[in-house]
Amino acid sequence: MASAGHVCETPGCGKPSKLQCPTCIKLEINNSYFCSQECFKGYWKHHKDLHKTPQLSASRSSQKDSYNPWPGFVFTGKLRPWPVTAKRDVPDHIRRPDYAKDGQPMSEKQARLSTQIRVLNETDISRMRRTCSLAREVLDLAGKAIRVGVTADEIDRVVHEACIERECYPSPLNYFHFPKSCCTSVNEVICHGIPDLRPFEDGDIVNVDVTVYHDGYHGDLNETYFVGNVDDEGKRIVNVAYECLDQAIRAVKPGVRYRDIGGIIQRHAHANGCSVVRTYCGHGIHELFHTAPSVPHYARNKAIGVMRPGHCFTIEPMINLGTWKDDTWPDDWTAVTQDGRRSAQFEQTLLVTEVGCDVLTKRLEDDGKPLFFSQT
Ligand code: EYF
Ligand code: CO
Ligand code: CO
Repeated sequence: MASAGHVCETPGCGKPSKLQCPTCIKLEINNSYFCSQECFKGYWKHHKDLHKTPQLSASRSSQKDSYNPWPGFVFTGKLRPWPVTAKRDVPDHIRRPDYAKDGQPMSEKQARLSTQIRVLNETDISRMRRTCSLAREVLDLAGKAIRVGVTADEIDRVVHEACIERECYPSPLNYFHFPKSCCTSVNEVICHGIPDLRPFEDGDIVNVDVTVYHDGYHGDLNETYFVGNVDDEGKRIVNVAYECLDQAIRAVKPGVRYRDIGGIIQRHAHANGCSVVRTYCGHGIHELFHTAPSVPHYARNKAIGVMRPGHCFTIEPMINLGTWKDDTWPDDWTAVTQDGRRSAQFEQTLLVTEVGCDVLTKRLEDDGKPLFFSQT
C-alpha cells in the first residue's frame, strides 16, 4: 500500500517511505513504513516485535481507557501512565556498574559524605571522552527513531540495543532499581519518565535522557524532540531550554563557582516567561553516575565548589512554561509539573579545561545543532 509523508523505520535512515509490511497491514498498524526491501529486511529482526505490541493496533486502542494503576490519584495534566514491558537483559560480557545486580550504587553512597570534586587524570579523561562520544551516538539513534505512533518503549529498545552494540551498559537500568535503559519524559513530565507503551502523539514534546557506562566511566546527555507538528508554545519552551544550557556552558571555566551557573540559567528562563525546576540538579560524573559537585539550575543557590581543570560534570536545566514546582507520580520516579504545563530539558557532560570547557557529549554532525533545530 502506498502513502505519502512517512519516514523509513530503520533508525538513522531518514528516507521518505511508502512501503508497508504485509503483517502490519493485516494488523492495522498504520505507523510503520520502509523506503526499500533492503531496509525492511535489514530491520526485520526488530520490526517484527511491533506485531506483538497490542496498543499500536487501532482496533485495540481501548487499552488507552482501561489501564489505570492508581485509582483516585489526581493527575496534574493530561498525560497518563501506560503499561511498561519487562526489564531488558544485558549480556554477561558487558562490563557493569556496581548497582547493576542489587540496585544499590555502593561506591556512590560511600563518596556521598564528601563534597570533594575529583580532578581527572589523562587516563580518566581519555576514557570519559570515549564513553561520552558513545553516549552521543546512542542518543542520536534514539532521536532519529522518534515520530508519531512510536512508543517510548520502542525508544528504550533502540537505546538498549545501541548500548550493547557499543559494549556499553545503559546506566539507568537498575540504578536504585530504575526499570528501564533510558528516561523518556513527555510534555508535563520534567524528568525520569519511564519508557512505556503510549504511542507518541502529534504535537508532543519528548525528552530522551541517555547515560552509558563503558570501560568504567559514565557519560550522560539528553535532548528534547518534537513529535510531528508542535505548537508555538511547545517550540518556545524547547528553544528556551536549549538556550539556557548553551549560555551556561559558555560560562564554564576555571575559577567560576558552581553556584553561579544557576543565575545564568534563571535569568534567561525568566526573560522568556519560563521557570526553572529546583528539585533536580546537574552533577559530577565519571566512574560514579552521580557525585560532587551538585549544580543547581536556579539563582542564589548554595552549591559548593569552584571549577578546576579536570572536573567533569553535567548541566541539565529543566525549564517549565508555568510553575517551577514539581510533583512525583505514585511510581516514585516520574517527576511532573504541579500545574500540568509542559517542561523541556537539555543536558551535556562537560570537562573543565585550562581555558574553558570541552563538551564531551557534543553532537559532531550538522554543526553540533540538536535534532529539533531542523524542525524549527
Ligand atoms: C533515588 C532516580 C532516582 N537519576 C538521574 C534514578 O542524571 C540523570 N539524568 O541526567 C539521572 C538519570 C536517572 C536517574 C535514571 C534513573 N535515575 C530517578 C528518580 C529518583 C531517584 O531517587
Ligand atoms: Co541524563
Ligand atoms: Co544527569
